[in-house]
Amino acid sequence: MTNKNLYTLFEDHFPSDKSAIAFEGPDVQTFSFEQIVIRSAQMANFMTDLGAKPGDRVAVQVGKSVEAVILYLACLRAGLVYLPLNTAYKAAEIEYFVGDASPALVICDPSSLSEISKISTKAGVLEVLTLNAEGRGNLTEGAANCSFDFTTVSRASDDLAAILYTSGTTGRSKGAMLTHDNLASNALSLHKTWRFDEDDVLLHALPIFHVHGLFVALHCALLNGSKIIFLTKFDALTVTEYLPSSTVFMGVPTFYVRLLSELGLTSEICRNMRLFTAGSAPLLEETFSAFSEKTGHVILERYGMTEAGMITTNPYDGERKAGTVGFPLDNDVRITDDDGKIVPDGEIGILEIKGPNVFKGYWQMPDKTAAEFRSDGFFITGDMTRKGDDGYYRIVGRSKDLIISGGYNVYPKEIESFIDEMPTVEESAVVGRPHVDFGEAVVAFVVPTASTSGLQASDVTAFIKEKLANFKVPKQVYIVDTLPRNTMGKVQKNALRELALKDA
Ligand code: MCA
Ligand code: AMP
Repeated sequence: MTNKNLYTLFEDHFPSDKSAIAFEGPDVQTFSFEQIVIRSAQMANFMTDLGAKPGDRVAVQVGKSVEAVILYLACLRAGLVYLPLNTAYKAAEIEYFVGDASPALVICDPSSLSEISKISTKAGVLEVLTLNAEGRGNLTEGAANCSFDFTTVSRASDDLAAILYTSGTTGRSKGAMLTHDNLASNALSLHKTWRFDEDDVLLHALPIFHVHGLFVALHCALLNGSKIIFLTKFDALTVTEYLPSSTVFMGVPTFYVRLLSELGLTSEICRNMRLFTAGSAPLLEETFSAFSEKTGHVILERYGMTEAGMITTNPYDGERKAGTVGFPLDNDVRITDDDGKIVPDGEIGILEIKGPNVFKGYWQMPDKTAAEFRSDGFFITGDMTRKGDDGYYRIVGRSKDLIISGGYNVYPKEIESFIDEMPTVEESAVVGRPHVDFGEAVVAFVVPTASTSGLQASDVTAFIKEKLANFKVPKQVYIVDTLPRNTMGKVQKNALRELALKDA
């Protein structure tokens, strides 16, 4: 059996001159490909020596550093299943993920060690290790004493490489199980379609705990064996400083909105650029046009999701159309009605997909997995889609109750359940409202209990801030007497969206 470990695919594409730079950037140490190979071997040895075995999960909540990328590669090499967690998540959120995935190892920032250790002890974790945003901690210290040699563990195509949690519309987050082949097939497909070549330099500014920054961006460059300019955080000014030495940039729409307000963004600084891509949320046509006017570059919008990586893309050579997500990558797609019947071209339905990129299922949730697949293996994305006469696909809405804020998904149900736990609250409803910077902003309508007087919006915000990630905290809270309901008693979220919009 040939080894299908994703790491071997990357290593096969590393340049023959391994002293070539793999990572550099203003806040990181420069790493050559040789160092990446050696350091990932050392980390794989260290984790294996601690008792982690192929198939075990490694939960990771650390700041963005090259060492964190090496940790990801080390997990692949050791056959461990990488489980990245948003750095914004608070202890209560982490407790759920660690309890659900029962990882062998947890890696966290030193500042959260005591909190995470308590959670991990309860979940039977072997060891909690630290790694700070500068790449230091007892993980790198321990690995430094380990051998430079590690034979990458052999993996079959459908062995797990990673689990990424995605929130659910009905409460509990689901761990999407991604195999080595899911990730490899999507990486190869994007690398080819977006025409990566040896002279490319990727400017990387995305977080590395989600599909976009971790897989889409990093995999294309690793597979290309070319340099990554690695920014530890998105900052529009810093991006403009590094654009002249880059050729490819990937971002969520908020990145482009913020870049457009940088005076330094000109066609001159983009002279070496060959590709700007956008995704994770809809790119507004006005952002698309303004960017093209200012830089001469037409942003390539693509569409994907955690469960399948990238699904469609605008063409590299042909016309890139605003408001569309282009054509299917190497997966089959169809648009169906609620009963799963294919709708005629031009009509709106739900996008369903099938292909090597589509995940293996939700971790320990066979019923949820079964509910989201058709009997012939197509996965129901929940995205309302229309295929135009021109053949381009357009994402026109979502059948799932989901807000995408600055590229992060927020499920209203999660926030509502949390607000409803306040003893002073009768009920609540959470909706999205257009936001110039984040695309959509989270807004909450809250009804106090009959016996409560003087409940303030700030009380609700403070309550949420303590327990949930900051990006989930409503940008505005309205205290109201009642929620509008239809004759069936269902809360009319559209009416609330209109109210919020009018008020804005
Ligand atoms: C930060 N805040 C946010 C967000 N980010 N609020 C709502 N939505 C957000 N996305 C909060 C902060 O905690 C802070 O709150 C306040 O807003 C202002 O923060 P600011 O400093 O402006 O934010 P930032 O640190 O600059 O972050 C903004 C960001 C970041 C750079 C746009 O959100 C980001 O990196 N987004 C990318 C997400 C991403 O990679 N998504 C890909 C998912 P306070 O003032 O209270 O402290 S993968 C995916 O979707 C699929 C697979 C796909 O197709 O790609
Ligand atoms: P996630 O669960 O973080 O993987 O987010 C995936 C969701 O983001 C998809 O199901 C879509 O709703 C949305 N999405 C991703 N890319 C685009 C895009 N280019 N346009 C519109 N929505 C998008």
